[in-house]
Amino acid sequence: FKLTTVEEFEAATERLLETGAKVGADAWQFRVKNQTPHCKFGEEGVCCRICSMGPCRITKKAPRGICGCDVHGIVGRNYLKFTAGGSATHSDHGREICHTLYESSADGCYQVKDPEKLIRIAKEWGVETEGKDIYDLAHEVAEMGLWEYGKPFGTQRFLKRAPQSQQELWEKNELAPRAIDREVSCSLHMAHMGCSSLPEALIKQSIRAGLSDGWGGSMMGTEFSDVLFGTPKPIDTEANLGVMVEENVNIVVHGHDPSLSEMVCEYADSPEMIAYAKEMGAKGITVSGVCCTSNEVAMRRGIPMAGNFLQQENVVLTGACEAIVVDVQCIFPALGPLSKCFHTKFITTSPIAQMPDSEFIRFDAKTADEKAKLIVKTAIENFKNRKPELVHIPQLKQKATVGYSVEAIIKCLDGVANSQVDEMGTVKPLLQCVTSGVLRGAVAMVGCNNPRIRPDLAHIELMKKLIANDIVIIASGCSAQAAAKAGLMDKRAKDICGDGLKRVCELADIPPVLHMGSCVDISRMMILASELAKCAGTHVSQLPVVGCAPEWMSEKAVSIGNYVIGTGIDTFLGVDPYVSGSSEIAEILTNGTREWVEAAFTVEKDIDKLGDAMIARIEEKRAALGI
Ligand code: NFS
Ligand code: SF4
Repeated sequence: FKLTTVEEFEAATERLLETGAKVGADAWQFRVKNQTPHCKFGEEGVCCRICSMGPCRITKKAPRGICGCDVHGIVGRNYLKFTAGGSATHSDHGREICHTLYESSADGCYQVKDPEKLIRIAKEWGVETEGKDIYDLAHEVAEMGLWEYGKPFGTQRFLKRAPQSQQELWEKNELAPRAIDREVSCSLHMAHMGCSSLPEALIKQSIRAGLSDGWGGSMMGTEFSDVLFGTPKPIDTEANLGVMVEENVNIVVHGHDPSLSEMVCEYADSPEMIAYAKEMGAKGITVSGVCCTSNEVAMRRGIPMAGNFLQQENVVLTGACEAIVVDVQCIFPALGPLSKCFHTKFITTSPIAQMPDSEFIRFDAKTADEKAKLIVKTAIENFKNRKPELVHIPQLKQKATVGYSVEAIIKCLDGVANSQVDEMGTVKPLLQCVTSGVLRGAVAMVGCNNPRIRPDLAHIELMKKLIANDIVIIASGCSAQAAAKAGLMDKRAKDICGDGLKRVCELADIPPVLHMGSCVDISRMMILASELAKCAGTHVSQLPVVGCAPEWMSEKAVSIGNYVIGTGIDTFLGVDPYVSGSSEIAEILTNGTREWVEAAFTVEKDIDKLGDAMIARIEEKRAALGI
């Protein structure tokens, strides 16, 4: 067993770019060159264009905008708007899932696959469940979920899942998120011309908007996806471009909302469609995924992961992709023109993400079955249009075991429990591993790729370093896919861990890097951390647990960062969130927020130092607890 290196990923990409050159295809690698150097004002966050007296750029010579706003107000407002964009996006995804749940029925397109979880949530929300039809209950809970977006009074229902101490901090500092849409609107209101320019106020609202995502929209997205499609449990799959099969019709699902990808997978697997593919000259159908939708279907169905964010163009460059089917978020508009260079059909499905040069097949909960069928058929019928001379699938892939929801982690960790002292079926055995020092702590590795960082390198190198130091990794999003491509989610990766983590991997039969899902599933990590803190009788901030997004790029990632520190977990970033232009904003984000939520950001572009800083923080927390 050998890990795949980033050099091997890059060699595969080089070979694909040669194909691209033959057909005149563009690629991000070239566009980055055209965009470099980036605008300094933008990078530092000091450009304001929220009113038409501007744009105003802050320099030594011009320390204030025309309205008189200083650099701290401008940087802070930009940061808040960035966060609001992310919170809106994750939360709107959650809202779509609520609507899908609302549409579920015994004989419709979507069913309830995990009724137990639905009943659990219903009880948590104070809904009478006795003797109720499961679909009546689903509709009632879905509607309550939808009210979380616009209710006039009160705060998010799921906040009660956090430890008491964190809830008190939120209350005391006015950080407890109210209706989700209200937090997004309020953020935009505060960042309007002539509203807030006080750094503390802007960052506090950023945290509140972030929390409305993590403990509101994202958490509903995760929980109701589990209700509809099943709560993930450990399952074997594979990752990297080598999962595409040359003889088969290749359908790639890309985006975020499992309502689409689940249906596509369902139909692609039907005897009718497989027979049709054979009729059209293929051996069968392979569905693989890119970005978070890939994580969703990998976690629940073992559908292989073709790649992560900066690999999305590579999928088309194989010349073997019949259709790339997308819903929302993280989709390169480049896929349109790129697909035109090949036979690939670029199929958009959501009114939220409409793009030129795509075929739009509008997808919705009511007609999901016929639309999914149409999509699969379109791909099959496109198989004959392949240009064989352009087909090249890099033979790189690794095995991965994925599907570690909180429920699954608890179950696996029963394997290490000492039945005399530990309560099985709780986080106690996991906590025991940490307090005894067998595990030094945990790092939540999340987020994207970003051409500013050599793709995947930071994720992979950091994970290798951490697991060698007996720190278990929970991963999600494109970070998780980097791990899977490298082989770090293969159970055999235990051999490159420290002795303690290796022992835990053996006893619990888990890989050292646990795939917890997509980016909305970072809400799972918040629940896990909360459960650990409750079990330990500590604040979340006292646990030897940190978050890390070394290659992040999206607004969503900043929203996540805000709710992770907002939950009391120190967060380490490898890319600066456009705040270096303001000493005050930078100081609040890296230190000042501790006063409100007991956690803050660290930004460090040197990956090795970033890893050392995380290990040092984990050891500090251990020392403070006396463990
Ligand atoms: Ni997260 Fe998922 Fe990937 Fe980044 Fe995009 S796919 S929601 S934002 S790029 S990890
Ligand atoms: Fe300039 Fe103020 Fe308008 Fe921003 S709000 S563009 S700083 S005048």
